[in-house]
Amino acid sequence: MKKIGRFHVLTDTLLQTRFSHLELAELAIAGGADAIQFRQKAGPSREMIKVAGQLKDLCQKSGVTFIVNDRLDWTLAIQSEGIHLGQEDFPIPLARKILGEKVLIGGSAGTLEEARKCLRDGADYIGFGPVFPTTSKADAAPASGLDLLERVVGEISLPIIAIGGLTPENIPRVMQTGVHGVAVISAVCCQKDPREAARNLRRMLESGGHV
Ligand code: TZP
Ligand code: MG
Repeated sequence: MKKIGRFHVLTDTLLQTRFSHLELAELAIAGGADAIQFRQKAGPSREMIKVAGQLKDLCQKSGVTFIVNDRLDWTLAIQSEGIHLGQEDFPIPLARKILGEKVLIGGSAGTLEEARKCLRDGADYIGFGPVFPTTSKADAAPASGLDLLERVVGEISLPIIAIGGLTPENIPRVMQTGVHGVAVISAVCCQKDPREAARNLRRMLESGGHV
């Protein structure tokens, strides 16, 4: 069964350098993350495949979904259960052909048209955003805002994971749009205590945003 998760944490070692990917994943999971995405844009493949394998083992042991961002080769190498593909990444239909039906494939969308395309292409879920302005992604598109997010949730029959500029302050409003879940980088990775930050966000999700 493909388990998408409702609280995705994207581990990041560029915005902060205190913790490794593995340490961040451990802290996020301890705080209640139910999906970890390994988003690493640079570095030697040999080393990164090793890290991806360690993350996969941790997630498997913890009953948490593991998703590799972008890299189909790393996904294949470690037999990851999931991959997340952006608009410019490996095409989803081709990834599906190579990886098969059992692998969870997420697609990025920032507009209704992109979300429709993800659906047509056979994605299992959509990461929609940035919903709010973010400085965590170099080439981030303009923020979609909550109204467009709500339209996408209403029209697209796939689980929608909101991403981009999410904070404890705005997550309650994001949850009210009917999204399946949320994905964050800085709201966990860049906080003084990532475990406590994750725990706080998890509580919010559990209560539908009312804490
Ligand atoms: N995709 C759309 S926005 C974004 C990604 C990877 C960055 C999210 O980071 P943050 O710190 O949660 O805004
Ligand atoms: Mg990408």
